[in-house]
Amino acid sequence: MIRIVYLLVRPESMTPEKFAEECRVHYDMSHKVPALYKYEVRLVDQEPSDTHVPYLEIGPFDAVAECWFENTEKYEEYLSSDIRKEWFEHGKTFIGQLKPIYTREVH
Ligand code: 3ML
Repeated sequence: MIRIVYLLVRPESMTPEKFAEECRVHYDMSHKVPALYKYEVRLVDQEPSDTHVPYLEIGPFDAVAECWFENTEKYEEYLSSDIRKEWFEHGKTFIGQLKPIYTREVH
């Protein structure tokens, strides 16, 4: 499984409420995107700093998302789809900054 994690920052001019609303729309739109096995987007709720190991200061960011693909063929199919392009156009309207992280299994 190919899994890509994203940190999302809302545009400076957008309220947290509007950003949350657009995340919901983006999630609903994801169901129509070909070859996207799964999409999740979750709003940052709390960022506790009382960690048991040294705290890593990053951000601020407003949401964490993840895209799942079954294999590279599906990922290529996703990239070339017009519906995926429309989805990204919507992304441009509410994602101020994006940090993609390609992850891999440890086992
Ligand atoms: C890539 C993506 C990360 C995310 O949260 O949504 C998708 C599509 C987009 O950026 O619009």
